[in-house]
Amino acid sequence: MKALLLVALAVLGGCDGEVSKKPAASTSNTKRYPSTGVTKKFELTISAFDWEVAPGAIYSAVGYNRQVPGPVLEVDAGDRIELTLINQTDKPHSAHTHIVDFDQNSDGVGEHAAEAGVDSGDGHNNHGVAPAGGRVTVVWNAVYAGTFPYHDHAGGHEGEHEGMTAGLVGALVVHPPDNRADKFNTVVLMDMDLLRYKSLPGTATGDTGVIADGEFRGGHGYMHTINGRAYEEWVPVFSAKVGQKVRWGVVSIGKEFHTFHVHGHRWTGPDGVLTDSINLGPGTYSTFDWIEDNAGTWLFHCHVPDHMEGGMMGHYIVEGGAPPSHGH
Ligand SMILES: [Cu+2]
Repeated sequence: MKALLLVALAVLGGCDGEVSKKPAASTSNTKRYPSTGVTKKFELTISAFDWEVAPGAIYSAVGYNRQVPGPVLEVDAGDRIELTLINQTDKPHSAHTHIVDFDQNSDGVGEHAAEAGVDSGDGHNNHGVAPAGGRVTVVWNAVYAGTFPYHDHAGGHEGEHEGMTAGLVGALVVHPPDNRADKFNTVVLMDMDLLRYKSLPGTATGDTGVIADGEFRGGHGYMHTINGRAYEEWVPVFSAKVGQKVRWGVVSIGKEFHTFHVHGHRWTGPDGVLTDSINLGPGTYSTFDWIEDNAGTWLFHCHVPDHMEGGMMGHYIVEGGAPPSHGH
């Protein structure tokens, strides 16, 4: 059965350049795509707001477009991206990303909080950092397909960590135009900061000692999130139908290492070995797919026990007829 599945995946992945030599369905590859001639423009507003991680779990966030994580930025490989950041906070912030081509003026890095985003006066755009109350436009060329993080990288030693922990994170999805999926599930794994919670259900809050209504979720409660939400009741549900090519782009951003696991499914890792659970450290990412063949309601979650208990789990619902015969 496994051999048959591998053959099927290899045939379907056959147009994907170097990947076709492996029995792999991974779209993380080294194929460099030519320019599509298309420029996609995005605008992200950076502001402070309350984010509801779960009912009653209110996080004091700084994020892109008032959501945690920020919106998924979707382009095709070969597209040019023009991203404008409008910073409504009183600190410099940016959007730094991975794997795409960019020059130093679009890196999104500021050395010191006091200097980041200050106009250097030499015609450069502050290394892509939006100053407090200001804006900046960065240019990225998405020459490789995959799923990559974008995140704040401004402010030097104090600011970089703070911005990402506050919620200035998101995913950039670069679709391979010659190997599209029927469904794409974007997953952002993020660790939260206990001190940024204004309230937590069923636990003492802040200095007041007030006990909030709600369900106590254990020592790691609400500390580990998927797409900005905690626990399978509140993490957005993914869905697919039997027969579809389902692709997942998983980004890990935060302080912890996570083991992303999907029940009832398997895929081929970059090493050519079947897996259903992958290690992702801070700032790492993976894109993989399969042909859906297993109807049901499935859990996906981080396999670290404290992180599951902390909220890092969700549901994947597959509709469709009887699972196809595997020849046994
Ligand atoms: Cu984890």
